[in-house]
Amino acid sequence: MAQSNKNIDGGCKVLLIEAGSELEAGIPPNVAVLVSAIITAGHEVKVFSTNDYQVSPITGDMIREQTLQVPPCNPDDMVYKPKLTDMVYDFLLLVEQYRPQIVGLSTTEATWLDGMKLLNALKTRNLNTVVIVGGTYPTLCPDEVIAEEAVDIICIGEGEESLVTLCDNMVSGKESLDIPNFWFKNGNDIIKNQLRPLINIDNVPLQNWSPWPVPPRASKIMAGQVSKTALVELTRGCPYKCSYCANQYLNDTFKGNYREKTIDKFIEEVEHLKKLYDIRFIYVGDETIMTTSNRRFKEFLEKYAPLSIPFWCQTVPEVIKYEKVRGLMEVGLRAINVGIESGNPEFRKNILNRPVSNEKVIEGIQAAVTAGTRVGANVIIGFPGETRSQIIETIELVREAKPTSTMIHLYQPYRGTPLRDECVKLGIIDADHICGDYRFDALGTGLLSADELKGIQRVFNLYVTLPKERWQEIRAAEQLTPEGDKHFAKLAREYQLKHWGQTSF
Ligand code: B12
Repeated sequence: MAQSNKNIDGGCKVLLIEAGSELEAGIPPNVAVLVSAIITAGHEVKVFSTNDYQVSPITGDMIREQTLQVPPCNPDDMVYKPKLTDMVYDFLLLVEQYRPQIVGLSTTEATWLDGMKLLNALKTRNLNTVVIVGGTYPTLCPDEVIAEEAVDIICIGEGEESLVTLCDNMVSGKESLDIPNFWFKNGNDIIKNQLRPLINIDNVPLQNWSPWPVPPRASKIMAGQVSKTALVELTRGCPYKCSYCANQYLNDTFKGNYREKTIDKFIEEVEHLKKLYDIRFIYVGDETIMTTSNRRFKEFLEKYAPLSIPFWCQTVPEVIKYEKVRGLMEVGLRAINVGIESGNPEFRKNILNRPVSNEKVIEGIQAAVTAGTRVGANVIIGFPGETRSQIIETIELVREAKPTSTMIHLYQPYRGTPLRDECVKLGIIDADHICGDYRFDALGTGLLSADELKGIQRVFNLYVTLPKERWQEIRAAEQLTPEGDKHFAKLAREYQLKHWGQTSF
């Protein structure tokens, strides 16, 4: 039966859509802080997650397994299983039963089209619901998002405070179009409010997971094991300006975007999640754990140690120091991820804006491996103008650096990134192209086709680990043809058995 659209205490009813295309089990911290802000202000919220459905024929986890980036996984081990019902039908049913005053979609570029399916379906129902879209995608391309008929308001940048103001106004009946960070549709006009000052990161509300089923939702594969995991922000933003990432745009738009949380606040959030949800693993949301001041790094070690919760973090290879990795390991570090991206130092410096020598990359990765932790390297293939021989240089660099594992991402020219313009200029994408998931959506480079990139992705780790005498055999396995598939299956079986003692081929 349909309910009233005010809650029993007179608060506003909000339905947030967590868009995700990946059966990504971890709870998104951005939506969890919005939930917290809404509930603390006396309103009510539910979450609909597109993550609960397998929205594409292949998931990121499947492709990682099939391309030898992660061990074969027994589906029975996965605690979090997709729903087999129709996503749009389930969403509309929830809206009709819950009757929210506000429906808010949180989205990145890769999840936008799935989110839009829901909003477009909602539009056909005339349910008198205000629709707002927030997240990185509307922040990076507001004009396109507000132009959608199904969208009434967009949020540019942080939403904790503005969303609560909107809820308060809905309850009091105040029809204000003057909320910082929000653009409102007003007839044929668009009211573009100014940006509010960035939030003091220590005042971000502690994540509230009450709308999600926990477990299974928080049970994520981390460092090779399924653990109840929390992604906790230690910093917001990133100081680097890599040309394939949105951070440069975010840093230019929001002055002072890169902010470090105090260690005390971080610990408070971890303890809060431990107490409420008994979390067993932490994904440290920080791109720069090694570049913070020595004083803050030491404080992290001292204050984190008593928690005894294993954790994962990431950094760039050039800042890795053996002693720092040892220090992190003593307080629970189980694995560290580092971005190599490309093996050609000139390309890295001039095109990717990552000025670091190959020697430094190797030194950093080796320091972490020698310290005894698992080191996952990230590479990206398929940059605009990239040649086959440049990708071979990336393979050569990984062979020398010898990380524990390597993830091979397919370059996506996301909005707001300088490298996207290059892709449009080269005719690789149209100006209005919407990017997908970097784990399985390939574009061409202008010189290599999408299929060639997918072929290289699946054999990348074979090139990294097998002797060069076998490279010809591997080359045959690159071909996405029945013959190439046969070659690949044979090599993949050998690889999986050698590295993980089991095979899915
Ligand atoms: C941690 C992280 C992740 C985590 C967690 C993601 C999450 N949903 O929280 C994981 C690993 C799961 C992840 C996955 C992906 N990520 Co990611 N991720 C990041 C990272 C490093 C930090 C994000 C973060 O936590 N920021 C802090 C939070 C609080 O900010 P926020 O997300 O913007 O949310 C605030 C506002 O946007 C707003 N808001 C958000 N939603 C809503 C909704 C409403 C209604 C309102 C009013 C406001 C609002 O309020 C929030 C609080 O202030 C950023 C890079 C960066 N430094 O920002 C990339 C980044 C966001 N990721 C990116 C990408 C591409 C992805 C993937 C698509 C990768 C892939 N698989 O192909 C997936 C998509 C996942 C998804 N469900 O959308 C891109 C997005 C680019 C783009 N143009 O959209 C970024 C910017 C990195 C980059 N390459 O440039 N990611």
